[in-house]
Amino acid sequence: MITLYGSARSSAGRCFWCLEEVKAPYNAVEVNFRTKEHKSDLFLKINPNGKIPAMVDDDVTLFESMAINFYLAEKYKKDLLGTTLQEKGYVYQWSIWAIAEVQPPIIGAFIQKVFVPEDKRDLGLIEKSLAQVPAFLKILEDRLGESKYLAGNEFTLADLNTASVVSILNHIQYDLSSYKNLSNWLTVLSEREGFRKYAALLQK
Ligand SMILES: N[C@@H](CCC(=O)N[C@@H](CS)C(=O)NCC(=O)O)C(=O)O
Repeated sequence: MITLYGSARSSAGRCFWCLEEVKAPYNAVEVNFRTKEHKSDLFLKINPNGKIPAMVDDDVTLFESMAINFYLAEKYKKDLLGTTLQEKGYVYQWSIWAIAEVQPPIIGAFIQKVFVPEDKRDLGLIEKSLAQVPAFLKILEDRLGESKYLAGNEFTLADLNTASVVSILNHIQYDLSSYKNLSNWLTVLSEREGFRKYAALLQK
């Protein structure tokens, strides 16, 4: 049985969404940041980075949210990895692009706006980070004008992983309404059964 460490309201969220999509049985284990459980010797044996998410599945222990999602798809629902060589390439492309290129500036602004008290915020950092976002959104908007989903006609991990990054913008009231294809895609994804089950975890 899969054990996923972390809260749905964190980088682990995309793994909970994936677990619900692939319908895998799992245990969810909260890691207490207040008591620094994520830096405890016990947890560092699971993830030496001292971060969530981490996953244990019998003798397999993994860190990095997107690596966990690739593992889950490979084990439980291979179609999520794409069915043709081209689709598989796109699944890697969009997932790696989202985590390596798009997430850093978005998280930079998110941390400042959500966790740093207003009088201590680095406004220059927020401005510099958010200035990078429109170019990424245009790339997605254009791609979603060509096909319903990022890798083609079917929902894949490319959509789940990329949407999980772009959706962080909703937490900082970033206006996405002028990106029609992107907004429509996010709506379609939010209507999926797997997404709804994951969203219900956020209410707990
Ligand atoms: N690239 C990692 C990022 C993980 C990450 O930064 N997790 C945060 C919570 S969202 C964390 O555990 N932070 C604790 C720390 O940095 O000490 C992933 O996607 O799994």
